[in-house]
Amino acid sequence: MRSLPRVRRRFVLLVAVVLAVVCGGAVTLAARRGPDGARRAHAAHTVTYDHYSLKLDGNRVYLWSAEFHYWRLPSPDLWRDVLEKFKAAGYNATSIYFDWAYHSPKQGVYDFTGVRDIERLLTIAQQVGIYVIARPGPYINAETDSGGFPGWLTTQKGRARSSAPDYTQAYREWLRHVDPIIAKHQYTDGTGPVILYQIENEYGTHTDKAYMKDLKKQVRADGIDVPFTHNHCCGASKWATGGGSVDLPGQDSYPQKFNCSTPDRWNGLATLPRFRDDAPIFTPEFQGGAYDPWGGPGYDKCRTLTGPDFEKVFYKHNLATGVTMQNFYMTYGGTSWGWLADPSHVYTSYDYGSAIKEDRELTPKYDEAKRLGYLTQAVAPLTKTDPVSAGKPTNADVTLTARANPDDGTRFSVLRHRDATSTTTETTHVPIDLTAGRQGGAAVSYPSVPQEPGTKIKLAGRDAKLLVAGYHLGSQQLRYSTSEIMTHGRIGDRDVALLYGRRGEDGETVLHYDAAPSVTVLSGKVRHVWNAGRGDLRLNYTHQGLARVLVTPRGGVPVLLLLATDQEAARFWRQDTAAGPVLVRGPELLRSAAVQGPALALTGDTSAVTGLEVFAATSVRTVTWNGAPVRTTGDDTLTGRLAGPRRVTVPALTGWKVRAESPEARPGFDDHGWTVANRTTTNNPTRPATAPVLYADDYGFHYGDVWYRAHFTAKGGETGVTLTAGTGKAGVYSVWLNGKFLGSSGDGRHTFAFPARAAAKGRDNVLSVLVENMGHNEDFDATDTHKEPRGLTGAKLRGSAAPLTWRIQGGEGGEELPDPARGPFNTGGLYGERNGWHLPGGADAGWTATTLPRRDTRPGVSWYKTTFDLNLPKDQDVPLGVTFTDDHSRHYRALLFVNGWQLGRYVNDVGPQRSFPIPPGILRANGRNTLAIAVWNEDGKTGGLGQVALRQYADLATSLRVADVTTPR
Ligand code: IPT
Repeated sequence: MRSLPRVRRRFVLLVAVVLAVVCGGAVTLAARRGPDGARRAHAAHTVTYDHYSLKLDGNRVYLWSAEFHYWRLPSPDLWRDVLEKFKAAGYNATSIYFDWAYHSPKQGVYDFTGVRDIERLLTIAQQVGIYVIARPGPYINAETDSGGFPGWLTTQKGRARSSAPDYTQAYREWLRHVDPIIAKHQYTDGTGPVILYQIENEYGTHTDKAYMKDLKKQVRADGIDVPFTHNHCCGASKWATGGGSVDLPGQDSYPQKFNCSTPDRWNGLATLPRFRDDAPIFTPEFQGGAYDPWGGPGYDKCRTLTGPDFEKVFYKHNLATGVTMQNFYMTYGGTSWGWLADPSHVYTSYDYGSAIKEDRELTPKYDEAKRLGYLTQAVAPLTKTDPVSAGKPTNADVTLTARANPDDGTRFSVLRHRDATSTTTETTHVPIDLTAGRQGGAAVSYPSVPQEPGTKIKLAGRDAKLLVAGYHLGSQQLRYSTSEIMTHGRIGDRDVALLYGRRGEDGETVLHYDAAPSVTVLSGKVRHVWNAGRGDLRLNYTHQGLARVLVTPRGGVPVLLLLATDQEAARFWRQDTAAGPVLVRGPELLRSAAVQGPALALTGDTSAVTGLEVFAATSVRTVTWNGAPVRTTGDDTLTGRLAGPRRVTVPALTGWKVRAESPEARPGFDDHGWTVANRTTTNNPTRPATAPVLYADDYGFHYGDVWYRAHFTAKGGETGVTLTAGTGKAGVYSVWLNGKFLGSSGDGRHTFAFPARAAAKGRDNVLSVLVENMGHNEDFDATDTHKEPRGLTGAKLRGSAAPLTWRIQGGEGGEELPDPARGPFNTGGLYGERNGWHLPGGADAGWTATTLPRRDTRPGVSWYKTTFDLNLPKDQDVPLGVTFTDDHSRHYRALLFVNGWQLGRYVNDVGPQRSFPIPPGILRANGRNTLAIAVWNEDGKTGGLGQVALRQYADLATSLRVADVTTPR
């Protein structure tokens, strides 16, 4: 991708008008109001599209995009890490949801600072050189609480995602806050990376055209002038034509679905639709992984379900069917830290089994995405293709689909099993017909490829191959190759082309020349024959390691062919510099390359001592790696060695202290400062089972645990209490009478029997109830499912009509956040949370020394804390996490706080997550860290806390630098 343009504003009305006329359907004439209210038009840069592809400044681009959620990574310097990793894999864009709730704890209150600083996010994207698809909702789904709606929105009367007046006022408020920040970073203005803006999300059923129209109107009024997109899932409204329609409609697709417990079960191909003839085929979300619920099989299984074989077959099928805009959801998932997770689909980790793990490690899925991504960015004719007839492979169990670029004839054939889910090994020959092409006027056809006797094309198990033919590969004419193209470019005085195939499989590459070129096999075993009649140089080889062939045509530009296995190909990195493309072989990651005179400055990561090989312009004589000179040899490519990281050891966690809380369970606890819960009405579509209304949200407590206390004067016949609580999936609530523990229940109704004589007749008795709120549901169908009540929804004494008078206490301050830096999702209403026990620097009074594991039969909540010091090398990225080990039959759950940030919700008897990555920045790499764990003993028998340890996931030497996140104490 070319680097993004610098600030360049031209308000040339005439040019804009002409462009608007020429470019038809797309939004080229960007007309918006300036601060003076005057309508202005500017055409500094354009984002347009046609039947085939997106165009930037009139140039076709293949959109190869990676989904990222900054709010799932609360450490801004790591945003750069992730975006650099995307860019390095060949993604030219990132698609970003903006989570309304993350920024708004209360109606009218918005925060875009610290870990919420989206201005910084968009600036980083610009610096990294990656385009942005902005998706601010207002509804986003995304397996997050309320699908991104703020907690305060759950109490509105009007249906969300409709034209209801209260909802309208609310979403306009959000857009008015978020849009101007996005608007400042638009490609069209020459000021930023934002090229597209999504309206709403998978809005297909229970839709409201007026709402869609108003969203568009509001967003344009807010200064957004890039084209509007939409992601269709299901339902009638595709927003492709008619009222409320968007510029660029697209289809989301999750062909493997989300059951990671059967990771080898494939569901077969789905072909993406073209919604409008004047717009390209676009998939705003194509499956990049899968979510995993409480008690699920874990994300490694999701990574298998959507592994490299899946990427090969499904992503190439998209290429084969003419898709030129693909965004992969997720490419880096991150962490639903605090109470960000929606209860039904996910736990804390949002790793998603994606190409980049939650702890930011690259996986084999990343390698495959990179092999394909590089192709989409290097082989330009792919941006404009029509279907053509492919001919029949010799093996009837395989299918060949072909497309060709109508201008230059480049032909793309995708070969796969007829049944895409098949695991058999097939071999075949295929026809490659270039007679329709315009290759130098030569109409040629190869009825049976590969031509070399005894060789064949193989599909070993689940696999697909994208074969390019009739292609101007730099200055060469590629007739065809049965190897796949990863990338190529003019580097120095020759072309360099990197081709790859599966280890041990045959490869055949045919290049056309007017006269016999000279061929030098530099390494590996490569046979070559010259067919003078056809002017074809045919190379045959078995993919094994890395073979190199230099072909020098008479009087033409030489080409260095690099013929690699998949694995060898993945070790190559490409970066485009002012002096042309640079290929680098060896390191774990190449983040950047810059050429200045004879010096090439490279930055990146290594996980061990690594060989380095640089393919760069002939002018490049010296190389630095992360700022330090590399001693290189060779005068063709430059080779050298890169150091790996130093070994680090993480400290054992010792010095634990414990402190019991839940004084709220005791009868004498002073609750007079709590909110009286006496509402008799609610806007909630769910009517309460009993009066008063006890819904936590109605009292401004939207996240985490909530305490209730009810006083009643016993009449004497009380035998128990029937409570109904809405916790969301896998949640729990515990109940006490006058300090005596009655037990716990999961979501729903439960009767708690009173022990004999526990309720004192004629006297004040106190029920204490601690209810967990696992989060609000999503609102997928626009039916207000996010409003399903949380907290207590009904309460009735058994054997008595004595009235209950209630008070409620959730997170300190409710919607008035005591700790805006950590934000609305960080804490709930536990005593320790309300009193800052989770924060670093608290006093030690009341805490006693202990060791782990520890057994505890006291019901309710106890806290454990310790500190540890880290002194990690500044130039190393050492992803660390906290791991819990215990017998899973013990019924307790825990909140994990690191330096005051809640980064894990551990449920010992549900799982599956037992290891919680802590992002650097939150974790102090050089200094003291405070760990605090609030443990809720659910049965008063099997509580306590198991083994808790730091775990090191990886160790990398890196150029990445991470500043500590500003954290109030
Ligand atoms: C689709 C949503 O748009 C996205 O926000 C996320 O929830 C994703 O799926 C799943 O992870 S909804 C799906 C039913 C296609």
